[in-house]
Amino acid sequence: PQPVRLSDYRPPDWLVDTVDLDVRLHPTATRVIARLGLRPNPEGREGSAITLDGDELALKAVTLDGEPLAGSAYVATSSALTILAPPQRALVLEIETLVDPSANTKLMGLYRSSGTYCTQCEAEGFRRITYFPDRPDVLAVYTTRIEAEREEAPVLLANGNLVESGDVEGTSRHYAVWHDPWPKPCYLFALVGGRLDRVSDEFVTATGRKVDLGVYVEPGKAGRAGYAMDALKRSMRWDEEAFGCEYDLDVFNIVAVADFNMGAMENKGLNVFNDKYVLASPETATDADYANIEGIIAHEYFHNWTGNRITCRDWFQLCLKEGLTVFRDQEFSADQRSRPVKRIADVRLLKSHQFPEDAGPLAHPVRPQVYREINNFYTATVYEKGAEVVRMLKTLLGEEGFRAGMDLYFDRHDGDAATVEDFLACFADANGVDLTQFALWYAQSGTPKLAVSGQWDEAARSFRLDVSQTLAPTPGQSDKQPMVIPLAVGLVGPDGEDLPLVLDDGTNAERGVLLITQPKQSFVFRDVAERPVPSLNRGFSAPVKLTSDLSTAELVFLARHDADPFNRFDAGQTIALAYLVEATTAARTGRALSPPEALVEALGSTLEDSALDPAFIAQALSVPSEGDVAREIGTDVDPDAIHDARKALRQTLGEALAPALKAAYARHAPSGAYSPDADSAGRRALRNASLDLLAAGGSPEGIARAVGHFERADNMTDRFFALSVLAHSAPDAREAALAAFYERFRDDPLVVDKWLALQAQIAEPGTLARVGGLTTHAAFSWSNPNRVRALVGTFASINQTQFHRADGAGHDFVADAVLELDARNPQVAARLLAAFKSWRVLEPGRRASAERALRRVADRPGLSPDVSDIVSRSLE
Ligand code: DPP
Ligand code: ZN
Repeated sequence: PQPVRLSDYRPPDWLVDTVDLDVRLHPTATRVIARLGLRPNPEGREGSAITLDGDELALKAVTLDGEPLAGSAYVATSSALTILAPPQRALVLEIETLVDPSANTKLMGLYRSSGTYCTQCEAEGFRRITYFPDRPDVLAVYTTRIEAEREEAPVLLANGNLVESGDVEGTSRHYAVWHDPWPKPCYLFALVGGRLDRVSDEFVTATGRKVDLGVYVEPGKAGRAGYAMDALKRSMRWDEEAFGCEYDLDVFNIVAVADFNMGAMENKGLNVFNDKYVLASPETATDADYANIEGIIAHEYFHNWTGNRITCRDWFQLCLKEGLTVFRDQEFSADQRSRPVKRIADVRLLKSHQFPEDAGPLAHPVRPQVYREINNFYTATVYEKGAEVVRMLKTLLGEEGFRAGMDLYFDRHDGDAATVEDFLACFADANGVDLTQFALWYAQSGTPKLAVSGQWDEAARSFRLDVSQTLAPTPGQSDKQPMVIPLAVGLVGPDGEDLPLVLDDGTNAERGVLLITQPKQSFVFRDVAERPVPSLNRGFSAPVKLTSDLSTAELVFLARHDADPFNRFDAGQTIALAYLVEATTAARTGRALSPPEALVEALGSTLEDSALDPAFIAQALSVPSEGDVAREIGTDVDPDAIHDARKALRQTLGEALAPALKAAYARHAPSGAYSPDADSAGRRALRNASLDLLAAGGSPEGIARAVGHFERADNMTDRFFALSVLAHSAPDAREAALAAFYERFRDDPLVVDKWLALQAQIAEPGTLARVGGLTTHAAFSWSNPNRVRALVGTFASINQTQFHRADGAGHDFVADAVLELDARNPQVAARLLAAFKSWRVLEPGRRASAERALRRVADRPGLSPDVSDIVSRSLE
């Protein structure tokens, strides 16, 4: 496909005011009659044809204002329907098409999941239901009539409010008519038909309107939908309180389906979810699952305002709704749980997923300038870095300034298809500031590097910070401009208390934030009587890679005393990362290594600090991942050496901290029935982190503890955690535990996914054969995205030593899986292929094998645009 460029944007030539759909569901021949109320766009080109997008549609009939169109009056191809020389006035076009939902393995458009009819239209799936101007700046009011066999689909849902339903007389069929009064782009269209159970509740909005809430699940699973419903109600209340956003229809429905490409979809009034992010019970879901459900339910609900009421002008503006909505869901979860622990988790995710993207061949700006396949831009950069950019706005403008900008955005752009410029203008106007340079965060890709050094002048009683920023070239961007970086800092005195931040001109650093705008800057603080330790980028105020001249002793000091919990955590991680880099070199060269005394000291005091939240301590105990270490090393990476270094470090920590870990394990024993709340989850996290480190060396005592933990567990969090410990650290106990787990949960696909994912992570040469074998297991299916992601996706993205096997067999396996999947589901295939994104940092042998595998994919004729785009960018 031809590249699409932001600079080529033109308004649509024709607008659609109304869409009346009549959808007669049938497993292989669903008939769709679309009546479109069209009119020429005064801002479009005069006299133009009507061009509608289509994909895999069988066209049956076209009428214009009720008259059948002559064959010479239109051209229908596989990708478009063009009405030639239409009258240049308002008109009604009626199009009849046939689609085959059962043959739809791409899971875009109308498809079936376990017999349920459902739709997915973002980004460009509506064109697989009917011919339409499939672009987000065409907003219409939809009325949807759905008809189906009563037996097959007793539940019929679409966007908006239900206006009519009944039987089709003299037949076994019935129908429902839904009307959505809010104009929306077609990517937010949805319908569902199936045999589903419903959990019902209601919500009364701030102004007293009653909303019927429904969560629909596969029959028999209603008992697992309660947490999702509870999260929905909390989200609705929070959005009123935090942003003044009230719900705007009489009905809000969520449907959980088993086959879904994404996590969930924010269709107006009818969210469709991957069931993984709806279904939860203590026996089947972990604490992490509960937290994900809460966050994703909130995310999709929050789209009602940031995405739906205000949508995107074009797909280049995807971050306008996604980055902003991720920021909003992060804030919601922070308010519902522990704010520091949530921040730590979010930054860990950013660093593990977005930083490598930004450092490799798939790097792109938060707002891309060009794409060949938009589905490949639902990325960590658009989502997670996009959220960081919004967070920086808040840091720069303060709580009130940020809220004023958001209020203006809702006010000014309600009903619009907006742009990033529109969004930024609201913050600039509401605060009287210039955000021109800040806007570079949307345009320049790559992670800025910030180097900071400090100098205390005892005689002058002052402290100087020298800061320099650089941004390396990224694909398509060789020259970079300096960024605006809000750097939150503190100066920690010898007693652990923060010193006042008075700059040499007598002003205070506002809210502790230094504004970095130039390649090099210095800041001098006065009245600094004792040598302080600077705490830099507090709360991870900017998504940058920071290096400093802090000594290990100073980092240990921060790990003990920093008033900023994020930096307290980060100081420990920095010590661990530096040690792991050194240990990796030692492992490759056979050099001796001194023990990790500083880290033991820092973690020891964290473990013993009873004022700390257990969830925080658990995060501190979790050393950087193999991927983190690979990224830090950055070149000539040997995954085996990293694995060995990390394994040895974990064993050492387990031994050195054993008394404190055993005490933590005992102290956090469960005190009652399982509850998913943050405090209880935090206690379990610390107990399990202790169990893990104590077993890391494979000692009989550590393994016995894990076996007991596994056998006595009364909830999935503990059971699965103990199973992971056994799988990684106890080869002898592993198989029996895996078999017992499978027997117990074999009928529950979401739990079986955990079992598949765990086996895919084992860092041993036998894993590739195991994973290959599991692809033929009865529990596995290439057509279900969750199964594929659990087994093959986890192998490629987490298992660094086996995916990057020295003999290249791991690369070959994943390349074959991509090719196998591509014919069936290009989106899932492309996502899997993106696991190669850091291939260039590998040592020469592995780099060559990754390149061979990528070239083999590239050479396959007939690749989807999705896979073709990823593979060509990866090799560029
Ligand atoms: N459903 C995806 C999300 O909410 C895309 N909109 O992020
Ligand atoms: Zn979203």
